[in-house]
Amino acid sequence: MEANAQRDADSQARDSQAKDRQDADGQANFDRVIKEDSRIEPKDWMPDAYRKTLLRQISQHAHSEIIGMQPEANWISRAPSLKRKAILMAKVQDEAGHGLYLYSAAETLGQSRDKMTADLIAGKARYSSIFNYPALTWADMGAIGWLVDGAAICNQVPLCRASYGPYGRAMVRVCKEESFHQRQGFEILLELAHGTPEQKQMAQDAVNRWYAPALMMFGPPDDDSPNSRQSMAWNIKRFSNDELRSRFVGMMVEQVRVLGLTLPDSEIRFNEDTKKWEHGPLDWNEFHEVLAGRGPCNAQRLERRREAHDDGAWVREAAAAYAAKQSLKTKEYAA
Ligand code: BYC
Repeated sequence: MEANAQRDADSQARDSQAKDRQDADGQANFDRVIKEDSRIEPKDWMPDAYRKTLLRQISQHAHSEIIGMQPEANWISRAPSLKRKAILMAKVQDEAGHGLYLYSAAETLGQSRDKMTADLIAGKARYSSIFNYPALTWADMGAIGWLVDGAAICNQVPLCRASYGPYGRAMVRVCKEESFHQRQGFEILLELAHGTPEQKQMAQDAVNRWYAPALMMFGPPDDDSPNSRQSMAWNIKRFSNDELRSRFVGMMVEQVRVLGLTLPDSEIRFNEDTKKWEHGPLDWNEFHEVLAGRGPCNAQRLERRREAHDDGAWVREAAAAYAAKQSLKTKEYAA
């Protein structure tokens, strides 16, 4: 009896030593890959905290794409022409595709899509603050495309170089599609801005409402961003929240002139000393209220997502039944 217990204890000690060695080798490889600015792939060893951070960011990003379909889908049936309707439909479908690439990337980290979806509809998961604002007029389709997709590109181009392979690769395609989205938004605003005085006013009003929420998409100011430093050390994020926000303001300042509209911020200026664009103060209380679930549309967005999930149950059941049938057929054929 005693001999058996001793054998078990020896075997456990050997396993634990082997695991420690594996972890040490894995950590050394991980550190080398990050230092060389190369890529970590799903089967590589990675620190638990790195996995957790990636899962957090990628799943939030996926949820944003899916919830982000709602404000624009709201206008598909009211688009002013067949051409505009077709373009908007294609854009909203692209966002669904982005969600799918990102859920797939997150799944490579060991989290099931069912679990991510369950967290979202239970209100436990975050998604971008921007999608909790209402799309009130057709001009909002222009402002969302120009400002929201514009901010998304500015944030996501550096993510194409994220150290986690599946995330970086998903971002390459997403960014190409976002560029088309931004141009279609710009073009909607350009047409309205050169239309009747009422149309121009509608475009200006939409830009006025979406400007500050779009700036908040980049996240809290650097002093108040608990995750940035570590995410930058791991080459997930390449620039801080404030750096990207400043770049974005610089881009928009040029483009708004071409539109013949203005940005609702009289404090925008280029700081010659820092060589950075600066903007007026943002209402960070509002940002935190939206993150806490108290934005103008939080409840409605989640409710709609729940309904869509319930409505889609039959599709998931049918797909699972079909897959089971196919797998049975394959087995019968092989036998
Ligand atoms: N909204 O330490 P920080 C699209 C949270 S969709 C909500 O700076 P991090 C589109 C943050 O999660 C594209 N939450 O965090 C789709 C953290 O909370 P937790 C959406 C925000 O991760 C359809 C806490 O605040 N883009 O383009 O270093 C139609 C502290 O922040 C927000 C992405 O998802 C926010 N705005 O940096 C049209 C980009 N900001 O998790 C268009 C990918 C911060 O600790 N994500 N929080 O509880 C990122 O680049 C980064 O995660 C962020 C935040 C820059 C957003």
